[in-house]
Amino acid sequence: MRPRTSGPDSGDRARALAADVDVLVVGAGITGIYQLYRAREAGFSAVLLEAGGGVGGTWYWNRYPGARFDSESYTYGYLFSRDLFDEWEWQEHFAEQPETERYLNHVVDRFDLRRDMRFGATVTAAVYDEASARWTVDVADGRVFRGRFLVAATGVLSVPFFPDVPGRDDFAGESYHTGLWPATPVDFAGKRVAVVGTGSSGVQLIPAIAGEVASLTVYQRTANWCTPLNNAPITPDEQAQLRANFGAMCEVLNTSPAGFLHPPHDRSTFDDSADERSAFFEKMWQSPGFSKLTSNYLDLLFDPAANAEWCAFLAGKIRDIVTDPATAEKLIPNGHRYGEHRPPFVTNYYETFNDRKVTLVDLQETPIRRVTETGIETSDGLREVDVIVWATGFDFGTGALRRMGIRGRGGRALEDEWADGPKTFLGVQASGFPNFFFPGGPHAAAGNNPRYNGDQVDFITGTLVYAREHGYDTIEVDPAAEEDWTSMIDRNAARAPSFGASSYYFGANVPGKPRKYLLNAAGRPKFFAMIAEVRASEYQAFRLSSSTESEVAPR
Ligand code: NA7
Repeated sequence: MRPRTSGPDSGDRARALAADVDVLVVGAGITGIYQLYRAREAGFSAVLLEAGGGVGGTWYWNRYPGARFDSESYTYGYLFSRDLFDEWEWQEHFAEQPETERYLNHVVDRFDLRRDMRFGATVTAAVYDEASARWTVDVADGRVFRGRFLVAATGVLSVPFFPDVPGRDDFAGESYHTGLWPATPVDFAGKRVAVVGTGSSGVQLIPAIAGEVASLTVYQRTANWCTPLNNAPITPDEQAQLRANFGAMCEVLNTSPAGFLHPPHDRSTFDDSADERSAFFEKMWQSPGFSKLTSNYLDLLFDPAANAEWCAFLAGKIRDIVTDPATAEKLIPNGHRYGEHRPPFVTNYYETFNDRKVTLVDLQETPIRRVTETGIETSDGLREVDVIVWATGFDFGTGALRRMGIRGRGGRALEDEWADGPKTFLGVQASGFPNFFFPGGPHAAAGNNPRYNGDQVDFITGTLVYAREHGYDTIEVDPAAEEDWTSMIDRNAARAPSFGASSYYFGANVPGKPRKYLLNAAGRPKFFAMIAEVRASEYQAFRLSSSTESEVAPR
């Protein structure tokens, strides 16, 4: 047995500096991988820290059965390399999690990024040192990393949320969260399974496991407006077309407000007769993924009467599919319009409730009282199960950043600065936290995530290059610019009636969280306009300075 060491010596050894680089990236999701690539390409030394055992971020942790894209695969993947695009053949229009994880591993190996990645590295503290203008980052296992710049690509949907249900830990069977799914497959065969939550994750999982289980009980608190994903394999002809049209596709994606291919419609709901409307809604129902939102009638999200027409059409579809009328009525949302909550896209979801093994428990009628050793007790009694799956979502937007122990200028804590909601500039920086960036965090746009998160990574990398070229090593957003951007976010959120204050977009799913809009309703156009302004003004929105004052005076 090795002797235990003690005293300052052992502490120093445990805290030995593992790396000191220009750019420390946290998170090996799609944004962090891209940031590592861009930083290295721009000539910075870089290391990426990842809590998980592999790359993928969302596509590493959310490996539950049925997990898949609802943005088209080829629009979600990277576009920075034509060769990469040409050589990777996505199998389906909406890829399942294993394919996406394979793709991201391929990217990492193809661009030799893995050598700068450190896995099992959970960040517990990140402290800015004003004298040296550098960040020191502590990892749970004792490793310490230092970097001039810290880029937290930690994601908006990366901290799983478990509801505070009495007795949750008393359950003696198997229990899982969709966002923390184990690497080894879960065997559902012949088991009595409960799924709590019917957001995008729950409604993907439910039809995927229904065939295997002995019984499936779905605990639904809020019904969602689900529409078909309309997925299909990509045919050889389509593969060829995708390659032939790469340039045109990039043009559409790079200019689309939400980063999707689907073109906007040119009509409003009541421009059409009732018959025309129903034919158009049927076309929407048959259309792929998010086109139901982005290519639907122009006024759908803004005119309650227009929205009600679409909802009535969807309610009719649910009644047509679900054979038990009482179950159908429970599956029809009754408290929110289409688009107020993030719309899920499904494959055979409503059909699953025609299987006699599947039971829907409406928690609005019979709320959960507690979890026991053997199952879930609602106000109408205890149902015993072998497995509980918590498909109960995430601490969206700020969850990861507020838990990383980030300490900026003068030791200020990010979680305190954001106690009433995040304050950012462009969704990439916060004042008081020099040289710290968070692409893909709060106040980014909404839509097809990799597109707008990639815009942010490009902007951040360009800013680092500008600073280097001008002899600055400290970059900190001006509080006034931060204030302007944050008030713009709040103003636009208040104006957009379609964004429901009861959704996780506003932090409403986590008790006690400030009700602040966590995305950017003005979308990519506003972001593009602002970064053009920032560049034209030679980065006036930032305070650029050098830690070695003799070299370059602060501006
Ligand atoms: P979501 O969309 O936040 O869904 C979480 C679900 O869990 C939702 O149905 C919630 O009902 C339900 N929930 C949360 N707390 C409870 C309690 N206490 N009791 C019962 N049910 C509860 O998370 P997902 O993982 O499905 O999707 C997240 C994102 O991942 C998604 O938007 C995509 O971008 C991919 P509620 O609606 O709050 O009544």
